[in-house]
Amino acid sequence: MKVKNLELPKMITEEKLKDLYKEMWMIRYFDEKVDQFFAKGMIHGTTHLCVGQEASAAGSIAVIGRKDKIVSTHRGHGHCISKEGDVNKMMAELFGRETGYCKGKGGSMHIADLEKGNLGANGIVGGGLPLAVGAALTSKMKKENYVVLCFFGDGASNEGSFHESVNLAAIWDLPVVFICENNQYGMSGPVKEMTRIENIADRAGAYGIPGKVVDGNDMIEIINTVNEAVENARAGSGPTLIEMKTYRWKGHSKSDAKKYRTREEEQEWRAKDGIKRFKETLINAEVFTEEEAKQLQDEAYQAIEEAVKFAENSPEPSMDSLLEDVYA
Ligand SMILES: Cc1ncc(C[n+]2csc(CCOP(=O)(O)OP(=O)(O)O)c2C)c(N)n1
Repeated sequence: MKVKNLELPKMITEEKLKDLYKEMWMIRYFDEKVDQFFAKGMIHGTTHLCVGQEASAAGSIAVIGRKDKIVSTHRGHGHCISKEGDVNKMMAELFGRETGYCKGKGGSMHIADLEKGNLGANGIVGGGLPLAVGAALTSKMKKENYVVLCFFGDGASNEGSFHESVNLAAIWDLPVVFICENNQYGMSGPVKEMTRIENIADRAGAYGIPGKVVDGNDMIEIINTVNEAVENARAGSGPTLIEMKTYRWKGHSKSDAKKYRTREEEQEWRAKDGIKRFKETLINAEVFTEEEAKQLQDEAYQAIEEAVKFAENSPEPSMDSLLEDVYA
């Protein structure tokens, strides 16, 4: 459909565009809060924040439905929120509370929500790719016609699991879209020193599938590119590999002084903020005014404040439940 001067898939209505703007702020506020609570010692374990990467989650997941599935990564709060995740349960999980997704015993890398089609985050780099291919094979064999979006990082694309998974999905024409969120680093390793090719999407050629590079902070480009790949996957044409060039604003995980990169580089990427750009696009397209945009941003802030209250007021798991839900 055409929203003013924007070419968009038909399910992306003006209402949906507003929802997406709010959703991006929810992702940002969620992770900013988590960052603060870690710094204060109120959350334990570790966490990987996706501040700066909101567009890839929100834009990709915008074009699929509830019966479609996603497989996330260790940096997965944004994917979870976009796949209708419950921010109260997410925050409670990070606080280690009984009301959390894993009753407070899993933490941020173990959240899944099968009813909403979120097959889960993954602490094993590249571990989600075989799961996504398995789910896509199920869809094909059982003729369920759902599509799987498989998120992973640039570092994961150097794992054997990436190559085996993409190859199998290709030869079997499976309904999976591989989405590489290239945030320029795998821990402290710059992508340029880890691969000799310019684009990770170029690897698609080795498996005979389409490879696309998109600006990972440009919502409109993301929505259209992922939608085309999803349509092809649903029609039986097999997978696509999409690389989204983006940047994580924070460190790799909680104790990272970011010594491997310059503050100038960080500023350059902050100037390309996906949320700010999406807002400008929507104002230019007369989808909303500056005031309405502010209102949506405030609503997002409020939702995350509520999630914090919910988490803080929830009980910790009892000692009796320590060995429940333990599988290994
Ligand atoms: C198999 C495996 N190897 C190493 C690690 C340690 N590790 C955790 S995250 C990470 C970097 C992953 O980089 P990338 O895939 O680009 O994702 P990003 O953190 O940039 O989102 C590494 C090496 C791990 N968890 N699993």
